[in-house]
Parts: sequence; C-alpha cells; structure tokens
Amino acid sequence: DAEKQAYKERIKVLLREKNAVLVAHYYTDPEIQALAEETNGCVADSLEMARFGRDHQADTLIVAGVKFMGETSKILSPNKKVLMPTLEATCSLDLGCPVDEFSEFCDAHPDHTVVVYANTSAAVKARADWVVTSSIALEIVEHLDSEGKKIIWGPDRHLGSYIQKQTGADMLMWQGACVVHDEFKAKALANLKQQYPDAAVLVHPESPQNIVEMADAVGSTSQLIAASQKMDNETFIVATDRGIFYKMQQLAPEKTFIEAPTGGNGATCRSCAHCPWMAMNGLQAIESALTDGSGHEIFVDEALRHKALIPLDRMLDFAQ
Ligand code: CIZ
Ligand code: SF4
Repeated sequence: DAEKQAYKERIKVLLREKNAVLVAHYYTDPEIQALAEETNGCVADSLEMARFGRDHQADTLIVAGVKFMGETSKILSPNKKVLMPTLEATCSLDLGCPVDEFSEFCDAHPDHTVVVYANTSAAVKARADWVVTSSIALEIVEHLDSEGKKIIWGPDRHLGSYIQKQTGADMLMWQGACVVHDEFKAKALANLKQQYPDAAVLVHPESPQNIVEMADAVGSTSQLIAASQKMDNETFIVATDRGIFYKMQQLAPEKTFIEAPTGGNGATCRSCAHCPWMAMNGLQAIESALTDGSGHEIFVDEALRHKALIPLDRMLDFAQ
C-alpha cells in the first residue's frame, strides 16, 4: 500500500545517502527480501550474508536478520558500521546457550574440539575452535572426525544428532533447539504426504529426527532452495521457516510449495512456522535504523572480536 511504498522510497534514498547496503536473511518477510534485491543488497543464509557484508564496499551494513548475524558481520567487518532494524531480534539457540554454562561444559571435556553453530553469541564463538553454519556443518564434522577428534557440539541438538548420524562422529551435545523447527509434527506431516503423494518433502535439520526421517532432501536454507529447483517434483512440502517460500517461488514459479504442519491435527498451519524474531525486521524498523543509528548499532568488544574471528575464519577458509 501507499504507506509501505513511501517507506521503501525513503529507505532507498537513505541507503544511497549513507553508502549502506541491505543484507537480508531468507527468513525475513517477503517485502524485506524484495527490497534487498531491488537495492542490490543480498538475500542469503547466514554464511553468505557474512561473506557478502565483508566483501562489499559499503560503509554501513543493515543486517535484517537476528542478532547473531549482526554480530558475525561486525566480527568480519570491524571497520564498517553494522546496523540492525532492531537489537531485540534474538534466537532461541543463542538464548539457550549462555557463555558461562557453555564454557563450563567445555572445560569439563578439555580433550574435545568445540564446534558451535553460527546461531550463538560472539562470546560463545570466542570459546569455540570452529564455527559452522548448517550449509557446511556436515563437511567440517566429517573432516574433524577423520582426524580422530572428539567433538563438543552446540547448541542445536537436532542438527547435532543429524550430523552425528551421518558422520558417526563422537559428539557431546548441548541441548538447544530452534523454536520454529522444533514445532514440526510427524503425524500431521504423514497425513499431508498422503494428501500429496507426489510431493517431495524438504527438511531443515534443525527439525526433530522424526521429521528429518521423512525427508526427500535434508539441508540448509540454500541447499533446500537448490533442491527445490533441481528436483523434478511439481509440489514440495517444506519444513523450515516460511520466509523461504519467497525465494523458492521466485526461482521456480511453476512449482507449488506447501508448509509442513506445525500443529498436531493434520491441518496445515498457514502462519505458524515463522520465527518471531525474524518477523521484527519491518520497513519502519529499517528506516529508523538508517535515520537514527543509535540503538541500532552492533558493537563487539575488540578482544572478544579477535577471539571469535579465529573459529569464524577457520570456517570461511574451509568453505573456500
Ligand atoms: O535457522 C536459522 O537461523 C538459519 C537457517 C540460519 C542460517 O544459517 O542461515
Ligand atoms: Fe533462531 Fe530458529 Fe529463529 Fe533461526 S528460525 S533465528 S534458529 S529461533
């Protein structure tokens, strides 16, 4: 509508004035992803967002996502101003992995290599040997396992179990979960599959094991998007945040995408699988970050930044 259009126009002007670029996650609302594309920013997973921000010539990054993504961008781009639409947007995995308790867990197993998911605070990353995102976690754990390393994995227990099963690695798990993916229900998914027998099921491995077991393809956001393009099926049932439908539909407009059910009653829930924190990234919040940076800027303590950069760079070098 007119109000939204006005916000978009103001944001475009502000981005140019401040030499800023909008970096958005696949789980943000469709209008935010569309705006990032229209303004030559990027729409990506957390690994690609961090890389894009690091390599871009902008002075300011507007990171539309959740706090750990802003922190990761700042760690990789210390000389850029990193703004977020809201600093309130967090993640249940980050919240469920406080650094003091996690460090104690690590200290109790000093012979283990500490591998943490990107969905953690800068302080937790600083305690880790490796940072991984879901698009590269499997390869990195495989590599560590082949060197005979024992692993501490945190914080997502479902992703950890999935990787453990795939690789057979020796892994001690932190017991975190994503509030979005943890809600997918196997019985309702089985019913939906009966209704759409030709549909392929795409699952993000932050989902519970019984959902992963029903998948035709398991992978990170970017891997699921690639699968939805590559596979011949006309219909897909998708178990991840519904924000991803924007990109899937854009790249395969002739295909049909259906949300995996989060309710136990067999009905598909049209708005359940959406991260409440990702949803905080609205147009108004972006405009306010660009007009009044205060209260929107990400800072990471310099000593902490240096420590967190080591396991992050390890991942980025491995991903080359
Ligand atoms: O669930 C998330 O927050 C994901 C998938 C992050 C990422 O790595 O893009
Ligand atoms: Fe965290 Fe889950 Fe939201 Fe991703 S979707 S930011 S893992 S709560």
